[in-house]
Amino acid sequence: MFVVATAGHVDHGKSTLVRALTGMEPDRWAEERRRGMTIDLGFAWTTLPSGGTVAFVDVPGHERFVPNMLAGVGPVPAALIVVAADEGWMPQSAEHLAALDALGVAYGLVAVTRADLADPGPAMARARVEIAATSLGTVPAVAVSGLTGAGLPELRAALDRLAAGLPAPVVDDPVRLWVDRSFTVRGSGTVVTGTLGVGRLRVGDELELAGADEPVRVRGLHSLGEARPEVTAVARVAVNLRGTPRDRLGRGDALLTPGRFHRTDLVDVRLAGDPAADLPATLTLHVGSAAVPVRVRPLGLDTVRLRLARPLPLLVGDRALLRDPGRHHVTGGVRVLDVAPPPLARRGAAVARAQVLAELDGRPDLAGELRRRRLVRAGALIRMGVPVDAPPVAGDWLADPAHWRRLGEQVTEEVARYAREHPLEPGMPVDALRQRLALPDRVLVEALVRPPLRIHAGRVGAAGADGLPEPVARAVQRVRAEYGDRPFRAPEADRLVDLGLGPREIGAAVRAGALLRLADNVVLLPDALDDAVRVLAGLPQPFTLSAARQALDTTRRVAVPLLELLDRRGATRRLPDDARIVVG
Ligand SMILES: Nc1nc2c(ncn2[C@@H]2O[C@H](COP(=O)(O)OP(=O)(O)OP(=O)(O)O)[C@@H](O)[C@H]2O)c(=O)[nH]1
Ligand SMILES: [Mg+2]
Repeated sequence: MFVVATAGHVDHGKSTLVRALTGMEPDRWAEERRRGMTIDLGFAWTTLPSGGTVAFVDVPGHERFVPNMLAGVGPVPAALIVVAADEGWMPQSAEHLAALDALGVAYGLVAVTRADLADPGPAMARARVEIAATSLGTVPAVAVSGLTGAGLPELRAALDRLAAGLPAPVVDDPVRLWVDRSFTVRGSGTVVTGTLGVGRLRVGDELELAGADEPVRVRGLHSLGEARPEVTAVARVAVNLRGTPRDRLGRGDALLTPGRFHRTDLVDVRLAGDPAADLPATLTLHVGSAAVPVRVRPLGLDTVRLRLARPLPLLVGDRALLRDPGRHHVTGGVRVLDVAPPPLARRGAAVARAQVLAELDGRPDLAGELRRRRLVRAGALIRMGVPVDAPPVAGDWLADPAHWRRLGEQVTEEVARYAREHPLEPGMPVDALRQRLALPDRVLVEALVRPPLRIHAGRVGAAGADGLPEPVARAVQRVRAEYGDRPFRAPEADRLVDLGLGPREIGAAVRAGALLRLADNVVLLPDALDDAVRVLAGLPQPFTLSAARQALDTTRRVAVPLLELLDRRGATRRLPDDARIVVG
């Protein structure tokens, strides 16, 4: 099936033509038939000579009903532009064409109707010139009469050729069915209709309803008046929803594949049409079948930020249209550049934002999004319409590679700084590191910790002597060889230098847990603490500093800070008379 929307000035014969082609009545309302005028969208279909089906969305031409017209053409990528031979090109011919152009409609043809009343030549020539200057380009034109039927075979053939030239429907992409009608069927409940431009619907599918939180379920599907288990794009479709009250849904709502659309009331867009500076502060945004008032904030020459009166399920790259309802003026098309733009709070933020937007073209670009957002969940990107084909760095997080490298460096720096500031702690608490780096999720910290760092017991620290830089590891080895059998004799300052242990090497060894720092330039091997407790426990309790010093065979330079460290760790307790006991 292919779907075509009509377009053209009031009374130019759109509905008559649809009726003549399909034998169906597009004017559904009694009032329309009484007034001889289309007010709302009409739907009809027929089989073409090729055997294919064409479905029409017949729109009203009267200037008062342009919003209805826009709801009909919004989701439809092909147009049948109707011009009356006897009246020629008229204001809504122009306004409808401007709308099609703004939406980027690229497929269409012209029918010059009422050709029994006047020479169709001039109207056809004018229409083709006007249309050639738009996204439709050069289109075929056919003269017809809805009254006599002249030209209808040629028009059917032209519709067949138009259908053959349309791009193949995309059936595997997520569904966003813009609702153009909703009604109740006795015994079935709520039914909505729309043009399924992309994707596939099946009975039993669960869908999101833009604007509501609970999912809805497809109870039945109809297309071209027949019940079907499945409908694939492109198609007109009626969806029966289980348990969804009729008043929950209406034109401008959308049924969505769950998890695939971001609902946003703030978008940055590029304009095609009037310059940003010329736009009024409020306009109506038309997209799909929706029409939403927006506040316009110019950013660059052709870029603006739109604040929507209600959120819509928009994707990067979507095309929409801005219209000034007061002036009956389509100000132009818009291309959505960003559906989750940053706030513009700081001074100069708008100027900076305009520069960023100048680089964007509305084509989803993962690398660019990552560069701008630095860290973002895959699901969030998918809901913006950005395909994710890069692996996450952790969980479902994606990161800009340069930013991720910087974060890795910061982890090393922060852990080292923490170790300097808290030398006796066995590493930096993971959450402290997360906060320090302003990371939104703990799994990111975990992924950033690489050897020689590791996470142990909720802290980030060095992995041990094995992870040490080679010269430091060698120096520690020598300390072990020389002092292993007198573990409480700390090397003197000049001996440390001889061993190659300057302040930085000591720092690294201490962070790695290969040395224990008691004070500046006073280091022991790490097992010394447990050994000391064992020796001290063998003394008569309580014991004095001097007794401890002798038992450990060391000097005051080591004994004093060693006992203080044991006190802090709770291994020993200092009594009021300065003697100590081993605890436990
Ligand atoms: N003689 C003649 N009259 C026509 C032809 N097509 C339409 N008409 C008449 O023109 C009038 C308007 O036709 P419609 O088909 O309602 O026009 P429309 O474009 O659908 O109008 P709106 O939906 O209100 O914009 C009706 O009286 C039709 O009978 C035609 O080819 N020849
Ligand atoms: Mg009509």
